[in-house]
Amino acid sequence: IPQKPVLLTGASGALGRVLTKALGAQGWTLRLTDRVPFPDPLPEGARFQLADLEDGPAILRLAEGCGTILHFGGISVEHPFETVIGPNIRGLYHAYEAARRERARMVFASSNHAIGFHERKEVLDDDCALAPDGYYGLSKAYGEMMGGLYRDKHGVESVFLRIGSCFPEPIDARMLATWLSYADLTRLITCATLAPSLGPKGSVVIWGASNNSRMTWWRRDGRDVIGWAPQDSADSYAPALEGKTSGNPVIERYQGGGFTALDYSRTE
Ligand code: NAI
Ligand code: 15L
Repeated sequence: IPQKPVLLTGASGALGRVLTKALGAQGWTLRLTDRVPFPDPLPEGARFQLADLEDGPAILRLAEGCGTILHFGGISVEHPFETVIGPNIRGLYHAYEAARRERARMVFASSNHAIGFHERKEVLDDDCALAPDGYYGLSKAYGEMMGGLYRDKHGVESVFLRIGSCFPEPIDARMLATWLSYADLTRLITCATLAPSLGPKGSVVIWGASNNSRMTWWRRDGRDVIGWAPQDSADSYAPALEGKTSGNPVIERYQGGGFTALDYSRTE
């Protein structure tokens, strides 16, 4: 288990609750925060404090003494620019400032939507071009670039998790490729936090999908550096889900799926 407390932002959200339960049960000392109350019983060793990510001093205080920041808080789906910018840009800046002050490692919940406008027939490595598919994806791309700045200027380590679709079960054909099980997420966070080093660069990108045979879009990443290998797979859901496509050619063409088609106005 980690030597120092771990700060988890977005603790009251779907993945925050999963991680709180799983990591709390492993005996981690968790500092939890969100702008809405934590809905579940707190595990032993966990403390929760309400805070808005836009409140810089509050985030700095919360991170005091922490060795890792699991940054899961923020807007988590496509929204207008003005809704995204506060939580996901200013809030992210506060999280990185806290990491710099504490010399803490950042584990950033980035998203496949940072690269969502790559086509499904492409095969991407961790150094592929960013191709956000909306204002939300753009904020995740910016987050990865901010992590690069804090690495190069201040030596802050980052694990950039390009999470696919992390839900209890896959629910459509796209998720036969993109699904990340909760157990694989928990193992991923454990490896990202406990890895003694992030290699010579000081940061790694990880494609956050389970061991799905349909995940042909994502290839090389830093999983060996942190010692993570997914153990679950969406494959057993294929008979039920392979017909569950959208019928929309834009959605089916791009990796980002539904988000790519929102407000889409190209005509050729
Ligand atoms: P969620 O929407 O359930 O949780 C996000 C949490 O952030 C919420 O509890 C919300 O109250 C909190 N939050 C939003 N703005 C805030 C602010 N200004 N100050 C403090 N807290 C704020 O999302 P979910 O599914 O748990 O995702 C967690 C993270 O993982 C997000 O950053 C999301 O973008 C990322 N992610 C999730 C994926 C998934 O499949 N669930 C896929 C890719 C990325
Ligand atoms: C995300 O980034 C979202 O947070 C999540 O709600 C899903 O839409 C996921 O991507 C996905 O692409 O399936």
